Amino acid sequence: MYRIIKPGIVLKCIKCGKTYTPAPRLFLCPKCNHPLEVVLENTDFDWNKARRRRLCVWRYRELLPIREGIDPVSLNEGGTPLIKISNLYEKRVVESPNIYIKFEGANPTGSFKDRGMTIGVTIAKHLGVEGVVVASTGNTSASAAAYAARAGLKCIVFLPKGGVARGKIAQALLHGAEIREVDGSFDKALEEVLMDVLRGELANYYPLNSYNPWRLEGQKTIAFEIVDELGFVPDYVIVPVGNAGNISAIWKGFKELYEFGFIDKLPHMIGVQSENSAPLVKTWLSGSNDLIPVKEPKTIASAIRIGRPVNWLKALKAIIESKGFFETVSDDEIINSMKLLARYEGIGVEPASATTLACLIKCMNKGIVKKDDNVVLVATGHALKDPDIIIKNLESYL
Ligand code: AN7
Repeated sequence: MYRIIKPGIVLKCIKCGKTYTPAPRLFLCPKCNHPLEVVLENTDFDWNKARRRRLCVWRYRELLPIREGIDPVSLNEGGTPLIKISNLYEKRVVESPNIYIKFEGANPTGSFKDRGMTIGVTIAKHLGVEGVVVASTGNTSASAAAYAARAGLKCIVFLPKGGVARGKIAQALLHGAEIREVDGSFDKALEEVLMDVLRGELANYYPLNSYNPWRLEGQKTIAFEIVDELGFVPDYVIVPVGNAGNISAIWKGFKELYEFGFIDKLPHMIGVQSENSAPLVKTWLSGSNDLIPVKEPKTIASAIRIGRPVNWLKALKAIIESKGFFETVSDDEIINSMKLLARYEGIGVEPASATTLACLIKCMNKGIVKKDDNVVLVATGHALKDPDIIIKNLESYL
């Protein structure tokens, strides 16, 4: 692993704090079974030097765990548009003009997952495995399939039967992944991957779900790009939460910038879930020390139809440390926000991403987010990922 990972990096348990030397398949703490986090002890990152590179994940190479000299498996991911809203403010849908959409749908496979896959698949390729394996609500499978193809690796994806939007399945097929459908929810699919990996049936396949801490290292670049482009730290960052890896990764990105002295304040993180698929909101509101799972999560936002998020503790810590909060939105609010973004701003997102605008409107109505606040909405995936939802809900317009 040391040939691939930079020296000076350790894996640390987010629960008990025990640290470990990086090893390719060490994802959960052997002592307490909680996820591990990558700790970067120092960096020679320099904004001025970085700004001479194109805006993309690898601009921040000195803040990433991959050793210098390792050639990344990349599709030029990241560098997505940060778009300031205009008409939504003019129409008074939102009360602050300082709202920005980080449009992650502009990534190579149409979601933020590409930021993580460039790191994860780079590691897989240099480990010399036969392929990669993921369980997915769709976007992870699309991204893993494309990056595996780029790396010359095989890809197996476990998908909940009937639970994945068509654009995403089409991508996995197109890029040549082997699709294994699982009866049940995403949580069941992830369980099957874990079991197959543990039983050794997929011994030569590298697992790339978001309990893989290296993948999250790529996703933290969302925070770097926000600061890089805005030139300041926003008051709030709103992120849709499924398996809870992304909100944890973005928070880690801000924290690293702060700890290394590149910024002098931190944003409040707001995690949003769909109301009948909201294990983290429930856990947070109850003050429980353990996850309160949702047995049968239901929402039109299939990307975040997840009842037992593996990164629940990381996300809970992100919310507590950032003095933020979790919020729920309804399916109707999601569809409405999807239309608002598309028709007033020209930004087409999938349902999971529309939760962010729905959440912002709710927070403004409650008076939590104020009229001059700077807010970034992380629009995680492209509208074309889920055409059926659009046609079904808007067919009266056809
Ligand atoms: C568009 O693809 O979990 O909280 O398997 O596709 O980091 O899980 C997708 C998640 C938000 C939630 N928005 O991110 C998968 C998968 C979109 C997504 C999320 C997902 P996490």
